[in-house]
Amino acid sequence: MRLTSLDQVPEALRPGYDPQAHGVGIVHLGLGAFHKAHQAALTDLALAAAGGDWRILGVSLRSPKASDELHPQNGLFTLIAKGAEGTEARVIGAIADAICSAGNPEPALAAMAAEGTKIVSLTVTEKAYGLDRAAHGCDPAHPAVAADLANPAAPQGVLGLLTEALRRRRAAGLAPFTVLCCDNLPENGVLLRGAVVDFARRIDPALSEWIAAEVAFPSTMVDRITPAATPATLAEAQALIGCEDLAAIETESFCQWVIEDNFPQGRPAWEKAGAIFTDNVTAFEMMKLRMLNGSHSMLAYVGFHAGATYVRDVMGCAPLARLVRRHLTAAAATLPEIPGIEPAAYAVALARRFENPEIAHETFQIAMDGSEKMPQRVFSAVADARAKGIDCRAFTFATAAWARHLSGATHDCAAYELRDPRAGELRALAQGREADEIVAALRKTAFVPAALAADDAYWDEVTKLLAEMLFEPMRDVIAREAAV
Ligand code: CS2
Repeated sequence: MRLTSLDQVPEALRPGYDPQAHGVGIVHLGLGAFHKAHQAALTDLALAAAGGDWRILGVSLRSPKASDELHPQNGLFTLIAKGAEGTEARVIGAIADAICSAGNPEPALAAMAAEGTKIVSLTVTEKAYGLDRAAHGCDPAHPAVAADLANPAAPQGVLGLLTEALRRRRAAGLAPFTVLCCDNLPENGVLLRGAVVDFARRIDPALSEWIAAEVAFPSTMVDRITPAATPATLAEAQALIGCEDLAAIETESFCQWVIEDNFPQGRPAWEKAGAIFTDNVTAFEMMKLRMLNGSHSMLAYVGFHAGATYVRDVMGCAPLARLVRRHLTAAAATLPEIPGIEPAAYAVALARRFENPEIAHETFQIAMDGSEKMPQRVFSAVADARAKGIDCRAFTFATAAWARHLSGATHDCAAYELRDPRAGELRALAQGREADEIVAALRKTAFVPAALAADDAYWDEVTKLLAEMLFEPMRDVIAREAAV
């Protein structure tokens, strides 16, 4: 029997409130495992602690898989959290329903424009927005942005959906919702605000001015390592709750959410669920992006080519684990001082989280979308490292490993797919080329900031490391590097 109602669930695993007694106040775009493990889980705790009409309508933007799993279960799913303290499972009641907007954006738009909706939150991944990061605007060449600029009344992409829903609210005389970006982007609220305002300006300047004046875009730092669910996850959930749950997920016990407190239409009592409200989200974001995500990207490229399927395998390989710690230390040194935060302690905690034997987080999954990730994870750290006179070896090593991944070389691994929104361009510049040709071409791309592109010493080191990685097995390169 499939999970459809809380009556089927052992009492100890049920939410601490009656979900039916609470209305929807949040529409969430990007209904993936991360949203379920993070914002939905914390909203669930906030509902139990303080109530309110804050349940979530989940919207998948592209594939109906997530909504097909959740809708028949009335939004219910099992969350299995695993850490050193053991396993903790509970059924989450915060998601009221799930829909897919691909092909038919009307239900999602109607929900976003409904009076009861106070927040639209997003976890759509970096590549889905269509940002022009340098100009703090939108990228009109991004496929979804181009399609939505041509046909704004029937949007497919994130900027188009937000803008059309805000247009409808303004026309109906309703206050706007707060837009809460929960993707791993630096100053994510500021970036998304710039993109929406620019997008709207191209179709309706008065609407754009209203958005700029009236809509809040708080920035957030989100953190919980959440791999894709596997058949083992579903089997474990079934054993725990006693019925079939096709939407179950597993995650680590650790969970962090730092949020700028700018919600003019109100918000759930997320602080009761452990969220931190602060005026200085940027500092937390920078620390997380450079330390956790930066070392994640490095270990994903290096680990994948050294035969490490999961992050925990990377940490089980002593020389590779040393390189992860080196990266964490180097990234920590680039950060400004944050009162109350100890980057050294954060690094120790991160290494432990990466070691978690219960979490099967694939290096190949993290290796995806490097062109969208490397700028804020690695390249932005280099500017501060140079300004502070810090050794950049950890960053040149990470950059070379990314370039090696782009090369598609198979001397130390089987053929693999390059998964990146710019895969065509990146393959063309890297496949079958020598290290110096790849580096020369990479330096000219838009992903590399101008100051870094001009840093000859940096790229000389990348070229040497890349030449080694293109001819030698990655394991040998790691052994030599870790011995330095
Ligand atoms: C990872 C992140 O896939 C990736 O790129 O670095 O998803 C990471 O697991 C999360 O940001 C952790 O909060």
